[in-house]
Amino acid sequence: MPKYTMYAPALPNVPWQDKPAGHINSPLWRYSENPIIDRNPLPGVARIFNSAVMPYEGKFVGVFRGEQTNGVPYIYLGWSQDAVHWDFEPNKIPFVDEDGKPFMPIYAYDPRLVKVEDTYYIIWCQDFYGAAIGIAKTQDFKHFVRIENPFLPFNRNAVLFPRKINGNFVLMSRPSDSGHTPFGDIFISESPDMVYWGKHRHVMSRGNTWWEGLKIGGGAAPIETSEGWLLFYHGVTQTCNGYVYSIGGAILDIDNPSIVKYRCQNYLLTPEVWFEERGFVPNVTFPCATLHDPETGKIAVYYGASDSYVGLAFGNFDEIIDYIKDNSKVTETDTEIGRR
Ligand code: BMA
Repeated sequence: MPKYTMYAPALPNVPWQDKPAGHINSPLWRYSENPIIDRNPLPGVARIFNSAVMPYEGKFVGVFRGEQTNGVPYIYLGWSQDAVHWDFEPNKIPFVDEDGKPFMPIYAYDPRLVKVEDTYYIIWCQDFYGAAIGIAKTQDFKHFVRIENPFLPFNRNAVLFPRKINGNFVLMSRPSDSGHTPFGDIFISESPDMVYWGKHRHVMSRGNTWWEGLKIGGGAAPIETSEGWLLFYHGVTQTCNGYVYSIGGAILDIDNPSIVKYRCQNYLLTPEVWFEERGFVPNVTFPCATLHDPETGKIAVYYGASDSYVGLAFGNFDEIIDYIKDNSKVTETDTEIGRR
């Protein structure tokens, strides 16, 4: 029986491998067959990474960042029976506007996929006269309607909470620049209708500890738990040889998620194996989704690796929560309501 409670639908077929003997220094361990998606996964697409998956009708569906052979990123749909082996649709997701007319972004990357009530939302980064956030909705993974861009440029790493809080949708984001942003904190905003956004609040600052000293950004959709919202996010440090992206963990207040209750001062995963250290952009682990089962406490984290591959890591819910709590270090900017 798990010690803490996770509020999510049961997922008995979550992908899983037991913790290897001798594993230390992190509550997450890697899947032995990583990476789960290799280079050149489909015609015209050179690399798939930074992608999000969900259970759907007994199988799994995912939105995948596909770097085309012309270098331009786009979002592709994929299907899987086991959440490890994926079949991709050959064409880009065909977005239309509210009137049903084609409405394709110029480029699209780092998609997240979150179900709120009976609708699935895809959230990504795109051009809106600069780097900005795009959103589309679907109920059947056949029709994808792009809705109004939630925010002005420049912003990235938008992640929707999986249920309304105090009656409103809540979207996490990371205001940025249009390049390789050398700064960035996590904020949240609320909306009654996914069109008008406000009540902007600061959640977490960069720089708590060295591995996340430069910038941070939301990762997987937060998981509702008895301790608060469990968030896997990315933290970046700047070295003499470029940026290094690690995976961090925090727990946010359930009713006021701009308040950080616990924040792990150690990374949960950092580039250590060849496909994380070697690729188009070396030293990147970039979480975008989890699959999780409340009955067994199994959590699978999907992360992009070195802007070239998708990796899978596993962890026990209780152990992850305990690790975050035991190693928590929060500052004033974490624990305040985030309204100045
Ligand atoms: C960020 C985003 C991510 C990427 C990372 C490392 O700014 O563009 O898509 O994984 O850089 O290159």
